[in-house]
Amino acid sequence: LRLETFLRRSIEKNEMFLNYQPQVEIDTGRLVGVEALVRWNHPELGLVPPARFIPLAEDSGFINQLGKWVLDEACRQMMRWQAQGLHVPKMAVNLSVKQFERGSIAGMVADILTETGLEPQRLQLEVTESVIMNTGDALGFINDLHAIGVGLAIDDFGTGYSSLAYLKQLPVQTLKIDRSFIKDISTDVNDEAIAIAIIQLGKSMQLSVIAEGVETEEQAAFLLRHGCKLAQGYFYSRPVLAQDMLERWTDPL
Ligand code: G
Ligand code: G
Ligand code: MN
Ligand code: NA
Repeated sequence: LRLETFLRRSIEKNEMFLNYQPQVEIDTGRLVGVEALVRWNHPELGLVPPARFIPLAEDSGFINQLGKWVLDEACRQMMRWQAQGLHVPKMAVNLSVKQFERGSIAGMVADILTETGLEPQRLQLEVTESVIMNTGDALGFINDLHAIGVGLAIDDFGTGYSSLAYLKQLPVQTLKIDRSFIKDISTDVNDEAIAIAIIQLGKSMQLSVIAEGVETEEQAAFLLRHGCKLAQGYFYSRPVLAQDMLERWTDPL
């Protein structure tokens, strides 16, 4: 309960910040985007893990405020990097199922894009399969988002009860292979089969596929061999501060 009280004031007290995890093209190492990951640094509690505060924010409704703050900050950061000489092609932002419960969120997203000046096609919203299956008018809301020009990715793909029939109707561009399938990709035949099936599915539906949680060169090589071109994970970079992105990815003059 105390945590919830603290959480409510976290934004006004400037305790929230974002980390960014690079997404890269496996064969060239080129930066294709980043995923924004929210962090909460409380003066007494220290860094509170998102696995603790996101569920709390979802239960209390604070996720709506937090989600808006994250989106705004992430879009602003794209413009700051641009001004500093770093072009990050895409910003991926996670959306919670709770953010869909109050109706269409496309208006909120459109307002933030207008205010920050970020081009819609440079924003990619990540939703999990549970958002799609558990939201009453998910298809309608996702179509609204598609209509304003933002990209959509299905996060943790393969872990929810995804309906492939549903996938066919959704205007999504990207599937993110959950990191649980990547972990033992070169040793577990089942994980290997699942990863390959997702890559094939993406290919036949003309979706881009990005592997999450890539930690080793072997995993990256396996993915490339099977036609997965994009990856994200500790092998490339942990989630880092905005400043660290500049240091690592800006081309020297
Ligand atoms: O680094 P990691 O511990 O950031 O993230 C843990 C979980 O928190 C992941 O499932 C991730 O999707 C979720 N998460 C991180 N940032 C956000 C965010 O801005 N919004 C939502 N809804 N979830 C987030
Ligand atoms: O649920 P979502 O996919 O949005 O969350 C991403 C989570 O995965 C974050 O907690 C992030 O810190 C974590 N993560 C990112 N790359 C790796 C990785 O290579 N290995 C592991 N174990 N976790 C990772
Ligand atoms: Mn994600
Ligand atoms: Na994931």
